Amino acid sequence: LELEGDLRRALQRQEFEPYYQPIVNLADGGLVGFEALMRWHHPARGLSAPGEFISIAEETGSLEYMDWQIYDLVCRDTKRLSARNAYTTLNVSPRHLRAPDFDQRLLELMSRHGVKPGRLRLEVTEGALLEQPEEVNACLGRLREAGVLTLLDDFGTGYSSLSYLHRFPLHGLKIDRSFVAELRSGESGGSTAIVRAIRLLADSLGLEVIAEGIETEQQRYQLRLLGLSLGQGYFFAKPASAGDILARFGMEG
Ligand code: G
Ligand code: G
Ligand code: NA
Ligand code: MN
Repeated sequence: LELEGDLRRALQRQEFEPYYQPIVNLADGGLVGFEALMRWHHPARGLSAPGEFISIAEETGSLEYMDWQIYDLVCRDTKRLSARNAYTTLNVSPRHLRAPDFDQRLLELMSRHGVKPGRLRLEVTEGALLEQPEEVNACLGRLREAGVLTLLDDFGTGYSSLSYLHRFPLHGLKIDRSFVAELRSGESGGSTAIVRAIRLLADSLGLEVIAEGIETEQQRYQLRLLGLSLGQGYFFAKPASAGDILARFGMEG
C-alpha cells in the first residue's frame, strides 16, 4: 500500500527513466539495437528495476501511465541512439495491445519526436497475445504496416504455444535468459537442444532470433555454434542511462 502511493507520487514527479542495454552481433560485438528498460529513481531509495514494483503497478493500473512516460523519453532518446543505425525496443505491457488506439497513439508520439518507424521495435510477452487475440493481431498488423516490428519476449517460458509464432505478425523472438544460463559446454544438455530447436523453428518461419542474458564468453561461443547471430547480456553491456550509452558509443550531441 505504501508502494502504491509511492508509485502515484513518482508518476507525478516523473521519476521513471529508461535505461538501455545494447543488442549486438554475436560474431563481432557490433551494435544493432538497444532494449529500453524502465528504472525508477526514488528520492530516498535510489534506483530500482521493474522486478521490484511492476506487478503492483500492473495490479493498480499505473503501469500504462508509467509506460507512456517511458515511451516519451525513449522516443526523445531514439534519434540520438540511432546515429549508428541502431534501433530501440520498447517493452509493451499486455493491456496496451487491447486498447483500440494504442498503435495510433504510439505512431503519433513517434512522429512528434521525429522517430522513423524502422528505428523502434516492440517487445511483447505471450501473456499479451492470450486475451482478445484478434484485436491484438490487428493492432500489431497495423504497426507492422507502418514499419514498427514486434518481437516475442522471453520465448520458451510460460505457455509457449508454438502457434503464436505464425498466427501473429511477429518479426522475431527473444530466447529467455534461463536457457542461456543453463547452456553447457559440449553438445549435450537440455538447454542446448532447446536453443537449437528454437533456432531451427525460427529459421523455417523466417523469424529473427535474439538470445538474452549472455553473461560469459563461453555462452556467446556456444550460441554462435548453435547458429545464433544476435544477443544481449552483461557479457557485452549492462543496461545504462542514455547519457552513459551515448558517451560509450561516441554518439553525443
Ligand atoms: O530490468 P528488469 O530485469 O528488472 O526487468 C524486469 C521486467 O520488466 C522485464 O520482464 C521487462 O520486460 C519488464 N520491463 C522493463 N522495462 C519495462 C517497461 O518500460 N515497460 C514494461 N511494461 N515492462 C518493462
Ligand atoms: O523480461 P525481459 O527480457 O524484458 O527482461 C530483461 C531483464 O534482464 C532486464 O531487467 C535486464 O536488466 C536483465 N538482464 C539483462 N542482461 C542480463 C544478463 O546478462 N543476466 C541477467 N541475469 N539479467 C540480465
Ligand atoms: Na524485454
Ligand atoms: Mn526478455
